[in-house]
Amino acid sequence: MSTARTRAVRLTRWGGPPVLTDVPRPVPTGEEVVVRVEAAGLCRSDLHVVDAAPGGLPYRLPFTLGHEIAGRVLERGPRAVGPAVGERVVVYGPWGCGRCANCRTGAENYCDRRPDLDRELTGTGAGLGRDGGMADTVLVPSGRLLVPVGDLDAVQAAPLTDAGLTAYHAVTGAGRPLADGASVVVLGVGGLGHLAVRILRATTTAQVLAVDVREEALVLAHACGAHFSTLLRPDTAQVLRARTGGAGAVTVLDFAGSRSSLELAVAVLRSGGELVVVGSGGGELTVRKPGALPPGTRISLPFWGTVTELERVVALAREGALHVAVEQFALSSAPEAFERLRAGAVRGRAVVVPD
Ligand code: FEH
Ligand code: ZN
Ligand code: ZN
Repeated sequence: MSTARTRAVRLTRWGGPPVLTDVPRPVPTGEEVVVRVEAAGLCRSDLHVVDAAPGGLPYRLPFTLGHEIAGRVLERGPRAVGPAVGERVVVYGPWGCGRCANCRTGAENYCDRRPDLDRELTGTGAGLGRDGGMADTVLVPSGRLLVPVGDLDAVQAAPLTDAGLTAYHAVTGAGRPLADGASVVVLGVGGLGHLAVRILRATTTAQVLAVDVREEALVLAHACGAHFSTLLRPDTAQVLRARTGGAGAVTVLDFAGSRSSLELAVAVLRSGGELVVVGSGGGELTVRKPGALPPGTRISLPFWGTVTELERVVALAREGALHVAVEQFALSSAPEAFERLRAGAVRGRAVVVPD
């Protein structure tokens, strides 16, 4: 790429629309690395960022959006580590301090230095207060945040860094290993949920039961290997419980996180089961004893995933065990992609490709 200017989809004012604009091409210093972007996924969290009220997020404007990034190493700073120039990579999106106990184990998604606690920090990662990858190029703080992808197609690789990684972290982080014949319920079969179904089928022998509110999502669930899928109806809890032989689900993965999905989760959980809340749908849950939650219930709120888990997700994809349903948009049409996602009119994951 010869020009000193490149394009980026940026948030320039709170509550304003994402705008495609020219920005200076980044120049790496120290251990920084510039990646030429080949694909950038779009996430519902991007909508939360765009729709945030002033002061709602601990981020400073303006910044480039996009936290699901695949591309090729373009230029490295003098102290850069990791993949060489020309290597195809994905970018691990949670950019922590790199020094705390969690960051040192690769769990930068759980960095101890959080911007909501430490006002010196300007963001939580790529496209999240820091310049992200919905652009021609992205400046990555360190090569430790890059994972090689070999010849994996960039449009398939980009969603692995968030949708794939978050789903993998949710599935594998469940406290109880999924024993043979255990039933797992997946609530919401969108960009993350459909990959959770594929990951469950690729890594466990659990019976996978999927629920969504859209007919086309049930078709996707079936294509990903769900043993049973249904629309959300008043009797869904009974239907699902019957499919578990009456005991209920050992694990419920809620990718919606809405009032109705949490209500259904409580109704189908087995005693001693685990509720994994991934989605940010605004639903609330009352935790009280005695209460609606079955005895022994564990609740977890997983967030994104670790670098090591991203390496495993990439390996699953490279061996053909993970195929992402994607809808591709040109970078110049990125604003349209945001509106289609907002309207719930994207099948699988929206991916933006520099045109
Ligand atoms: C990113 C930033 C804030 C909340 C949630 C997210 C997820 O999209 C990351 O998987
Ligand atoms: Zn996301
Ligand atoms: Zn840290």
